[in-house]
Amino acid sequence: MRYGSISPDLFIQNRRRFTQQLPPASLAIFQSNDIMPTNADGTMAFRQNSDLFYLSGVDQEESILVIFPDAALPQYREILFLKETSEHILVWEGYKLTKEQAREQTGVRTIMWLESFKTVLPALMNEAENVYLNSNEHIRAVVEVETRDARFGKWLREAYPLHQYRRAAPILHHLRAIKSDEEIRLMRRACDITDKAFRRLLGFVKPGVMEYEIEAEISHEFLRNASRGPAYGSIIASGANACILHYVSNDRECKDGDVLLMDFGAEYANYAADLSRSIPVNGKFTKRQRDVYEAVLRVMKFATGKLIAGNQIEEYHAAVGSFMEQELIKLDLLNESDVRNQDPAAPLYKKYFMHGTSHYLGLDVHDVGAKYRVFEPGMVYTCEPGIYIREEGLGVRLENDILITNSGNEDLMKNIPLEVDDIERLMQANR
Ligand SMILES: [Mn+2]
Repeated sequence: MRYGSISPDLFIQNRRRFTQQLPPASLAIFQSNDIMPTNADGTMAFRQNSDLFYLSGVDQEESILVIFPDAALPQYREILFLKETSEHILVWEGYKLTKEQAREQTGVRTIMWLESFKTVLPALMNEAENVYLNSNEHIRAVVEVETRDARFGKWLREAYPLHQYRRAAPILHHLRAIKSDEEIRLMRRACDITDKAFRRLLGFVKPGVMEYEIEAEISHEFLRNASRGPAYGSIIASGANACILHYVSNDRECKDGDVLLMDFGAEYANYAADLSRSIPVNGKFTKRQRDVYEAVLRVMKFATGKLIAGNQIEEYHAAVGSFMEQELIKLDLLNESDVRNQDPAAPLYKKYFMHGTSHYLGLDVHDVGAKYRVFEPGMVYTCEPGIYIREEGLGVRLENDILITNSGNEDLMKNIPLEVDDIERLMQANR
């Protein structure tokens, strides 16, 4: 593993919290993700299933976690099945967890090789009434390939059609929305690595550089800081490209006079950071660019103030929308009387600010969690307003990651330069 060790207490507590949500005689089975193929014998980099990682800390393919709190045999209450390692496997594939390492890393006492799963399963199913299976129930997921969880679930329901099958996902969404101290520590690290990359860029961006060169600088800084790379495809969008919300081709030249919108974040120990900054390619904003930037910044500060326990996402978005309306009027983008007479179901500000302000952040960039749940301490939300003016070839988005606390919130990216004067000063100092 590239990242330092994580306290097994995190995973022990996560399993304990999961177990508390189960009715009697419940068996839960979690599968790791597949290694996804590309072409010929090529594969994509392995990415662990976030729920399996959350409950075990195992970052290895072909792993199965079983949670069965009421099992008659104590050694069957938690079992981790792992791909067998040996001297031969070590030589050909490299390091895989030994049983001792797995025990230490996960806090699970019973570690078995994957081979044993098919012989142990009948004994578990014999005692179980409810079987909890996992599935990707993210509100915006569009999944065309069959996951290992789905494949296993199909097979199991055919082999054991008379059990009660239940969804693990709502429980995981509920638990994962609230981050523990150890998770926050890992997320801070992801944010700090992202900070380093941004500061590096302030000395690198100038007229004539290609967007992909900037992308390369980001990946370089991430990798040398023990991140496995960007948590999602970096958006490096100069000039009018900034108005394409999911621009990832990153293949244009940054021109003198353009604003460059960048949305990127480091992965660390499977946790994500999610940052957006918009900087002048030549190191100095024009008056208009600065006015738009300051407007977005005011919206961001207003919105951050509302990311506090007790608020709720719909009301929050409505409040941010009204504040944004006023800023767009001041920028002469909207007309006051048009706004007064607008259809409340289709507010005019959406022409210039067409996405949501906040989403959950954690193991996944658009992390799981019930969308309409009232804000609580321990939740981490992004705060990312933007103004996109296609007719001016100008888009500005600013984004920080905010931890809701007992006494308000904490900006996990408070150290990352944000004010216009700081950005300009740091860009000039470095050229
Ligand atoms: Mn985001």
